[in-house]
Amino acid sequence: MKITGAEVFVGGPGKNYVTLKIMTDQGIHGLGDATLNNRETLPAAYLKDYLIPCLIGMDPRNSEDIWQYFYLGAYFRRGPIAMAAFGAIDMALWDIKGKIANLPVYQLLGGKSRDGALLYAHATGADVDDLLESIDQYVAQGYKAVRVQCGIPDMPEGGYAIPEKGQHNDQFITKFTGDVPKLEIWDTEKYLKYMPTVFEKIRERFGDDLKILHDVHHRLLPREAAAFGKEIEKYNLFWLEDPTPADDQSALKLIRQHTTVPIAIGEVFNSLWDCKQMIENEWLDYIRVAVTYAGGITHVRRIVDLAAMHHVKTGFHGAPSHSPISMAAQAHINAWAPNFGIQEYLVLGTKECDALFPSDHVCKDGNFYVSDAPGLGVDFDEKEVKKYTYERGFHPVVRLEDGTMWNY
Ligand code: CS2
Ligand code: MG
Repeated sequence: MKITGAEVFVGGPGKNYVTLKIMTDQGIHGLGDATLNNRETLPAAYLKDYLIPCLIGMDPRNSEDIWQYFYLGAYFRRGPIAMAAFGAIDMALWDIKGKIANLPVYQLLGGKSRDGALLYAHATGADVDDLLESIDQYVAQGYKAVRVQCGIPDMPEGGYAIPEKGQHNDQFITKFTGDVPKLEIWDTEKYLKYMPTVFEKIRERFGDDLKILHDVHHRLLPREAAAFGKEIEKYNLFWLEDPTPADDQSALKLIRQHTTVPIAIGEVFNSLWDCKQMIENEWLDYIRVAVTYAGGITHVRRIVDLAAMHHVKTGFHGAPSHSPISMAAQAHINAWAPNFGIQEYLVLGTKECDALFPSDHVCKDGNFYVSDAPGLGVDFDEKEVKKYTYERGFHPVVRLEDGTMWNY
């Protein structure tokens, strides 16, 4: 069996999804997702200019060897761009493997360990009333776990990824931001003072059973995060995400010494080597990598196995930048992984997205039910993708009130 060609498509409803299609001489094709949020053209170019020419003529069944060929063959290896490109190829090869075997990918990994995989949704409010309304809406849809982000009074732009007042329903799509990044202002003191009062109100309104997650988005210093974790232990969070900048993992050590709040980290990591130190030291509880920019199923499976040896569960990244293809790849791992924890979920469910990526995967009552279709179980409508053109977007940049640059 041979690979005869591969094509990269960039486009989607409100997102520049980067979709890879690999064709074979037996009429079977595979799909992969290389969407690197707000840098989408880069993995697309890496695929087109460097990887696809090498793929032609390879046997698609040898997914492990192909992965090693690209990884070991790239002298300047790792990093999100390369790993997203390798990840897309790897997903497409597992898709092909499943189609050859006529089995869903989770069967190739070891079968199902559970039926539904627990999801968490994003509830975000310009202020606490907005946030409570947003949580209400997800609870009514059956979600058992919700990430909560709230505007901080007197903080321009309110903190991290905060919508305009009353716009909390519009969270599926991240808006393109134009020619230059938007500026956000951050104030740690105001955040640390206000956020515990938000958790208090959520517990008052929704009781003890709702699983509450919160993303600090790399904004605190280690000592601040340690004190914050200790202070909010009484609200029994499901996790506290990215408390400190990801660059220095040893910062987690101080947090661990002072609080038992569960820590989730890893959405910006893209290799086993990025994760090794913190997993082996048991400085975290949930590993947040994504199949997209952590090298696909082949590589993420290794991270999951290492995590399992150290009591670390999975909590894969699932921001709206992941197309339904990588969400499906993660859903197959989630169905299998003995150390599955939770899955972030924001993609499926819009008419336009379903038209571009038809599938039988089901999200119901806050759980993801993986499809039994062979391979990854997602199709791609090439006519539909022509409706969309690439639009440049940026993540915001953050400054402190005195103008000092800070972490987004
Ligand atoms: C966030 C992301 O989903 C999350 O937990 O941290 O939304 C993140 O800001 C984006 O994925 C960046 O592209
Ligand atoms: Mg995050």
